[in-house]
Formats: sequence, structure tokens, C-alpha cells
Amino acid sequence: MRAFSSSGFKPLEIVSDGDLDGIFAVGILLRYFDSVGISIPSRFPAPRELHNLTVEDSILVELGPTKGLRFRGHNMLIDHHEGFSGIYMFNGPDMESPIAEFDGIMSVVEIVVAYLNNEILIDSSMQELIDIVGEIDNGVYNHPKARALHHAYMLNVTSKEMRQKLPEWVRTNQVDVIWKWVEVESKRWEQVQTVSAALIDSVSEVSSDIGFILVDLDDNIQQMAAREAMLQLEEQYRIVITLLGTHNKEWMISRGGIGSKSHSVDFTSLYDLLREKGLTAGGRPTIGGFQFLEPYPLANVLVLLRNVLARVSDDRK
Ligand SMILES: [Mn+2]
Repeated sequence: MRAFSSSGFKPLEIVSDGDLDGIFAVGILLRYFDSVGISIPSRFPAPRELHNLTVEDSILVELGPTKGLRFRGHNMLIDHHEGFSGIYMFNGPDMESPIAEFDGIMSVVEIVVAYLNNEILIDSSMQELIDIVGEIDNGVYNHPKARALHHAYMLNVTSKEMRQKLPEWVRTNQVDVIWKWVEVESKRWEQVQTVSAALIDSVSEVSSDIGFILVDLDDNIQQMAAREAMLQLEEQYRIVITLLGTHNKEWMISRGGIGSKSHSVDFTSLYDLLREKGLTAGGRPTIGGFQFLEPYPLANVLVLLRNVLARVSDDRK
């Protein structure tokens, strides 16, 4: 393993950021380790897990010192953020020396490919994918398929399964399988857009500046569409609430989300009030959620929300 031996470093696992760029970088790294007969596990911890994570003898992909993990012993960081643009060794929290640095790099997968230049072969179809991942990582969509790939990823952003399949397809160079997956998933994306438009049309009001939408808990597409719908409704209402539940004769609400784009809004005391009422509630000042202990009739939910929201507004006066 020439590529990594110069440092005398023997990685025991790969720990990566779970975005498209990270996923592809891991796929290429695994392909390299296959080629030198080394089996190495890889994982994509969720962002909320990073603060409880200690890493040692690991290859870290886009998980730099500011991400909240604890660096112990030797680790190798591959990153292109916060002044990094290459591969770096760490001893504890201290950066030792750059192993390789690259200018004009769009993505971390590009760094991996550049570093392993003489060790693995990247064919033109995989190179095209890697270029597109670089575009997406930089919010650019020049390639006609860039948006489709990004949509497919976003539809599955919470999916553990995607983070198993996709690196595996990259590792084994199954470019056609990746594009087939993109095609299927981007059709679903169109569906989400349609449902999102319908949700926006269905908005009702808690009061004149507070809108809410009802989302069926048994409908996955609707739940994904709700995020999209909320963002757009926040242009129209000071506060937007999504209520998730089931409906037979009437809506029974299990949980909700609340969001605002207004700088004068702070939901912190709202969460406190909802907790006083026996709900689970929390989040950031302008976006959060709440959950009922058991499904609660919509009419009662609206009364409760009017009460607490009025008190929150009163607090500011
Ligand atoms: Mn990146």
C-alpha cells in the first residue's frame, strides 16, 4: 500500500461525512484498499452523533477538528474545507504535516482520486460522475444530470441503506446502476414537487399570520413534500406549522413541526410552554418540533397552539 505507507500509518477504519462527496470518496478509498488486498470497515455517523465520537487510527473524510469529534492517537484527515485542501496527519488534536495538498479542488473525492492517481484506474464514466459530485458539492449544476443526482441524494438523505449501496457501487464501478437509481429516484422527486404544491394549496390558518398544513403520517411522499411546502409557506406566513397525524373521521395529531423566517420570532419559550402542557418539544429559535404523548384531536391541538402562541407573543410586548 504505497499510497498510505509513507507515513507509516495503518488505518483501522474510514469515518466519513455522509454527503454525496463523502460517499463517493469512501467508495474510491475502498476500491483502492481492495486493490492492495486490505479489508477496512467504513461508516457515516449522523451529524448528531459526532459530539460523542472519539476517533483513533482512522481515515476521516470531511470530519475536521471543528466537527466535534475527539481525535485520539493518529488519524488521517482528507478535507477541502476550512483551509484544508488535501490529506493531513493528526497526532491527537494537533496537525502534524500535510501528506498531499491539491489546488483548485472541487471535492474531497477529487482529492482521493488525485492522491491515488497512479494506484487505481478511474474510467471516463466514473470520472464524469465524480465531476458532477464536485459540481453539486459547490452548488453548481452545469451537467444536465447534476440536479437529478442531487435530488436522488436529497430524497434519501436520512437513509442508511443509501450510504451502504452507493459507496459499494462506486467501489465496484457500477456506474450504470448508479444512474438507474438516479432515474428512479428523480421520478419520485417530481412526485414530491406535485404533492408539495398541493400541500401549499391546502394551507389553513391558526391566525392571520400563522399558517398550518396537515400531513398524513402514513404517507412518506407527503412527509417529504411537507419540508418543501413549509419553506415556501414561510414566505407567506410569519410562522408555519406542519401537523402530522392520521385521519379517519377526524384528524388525530401525533406530532408537529414549526418554522419561521422572521427574525422577530423565537420559539424557545414556546417549547417551554408546550413541555409544561405535557408535550415533548424542542429545537432551535426559528425551527423545531413537538410531540404529543398520544394522538390528540385536531380541534384541541389548534386551541392549544392558539393559546401558547398568543402567550409567546405577549412575552415580547
Ligand atoms: Mn465536500
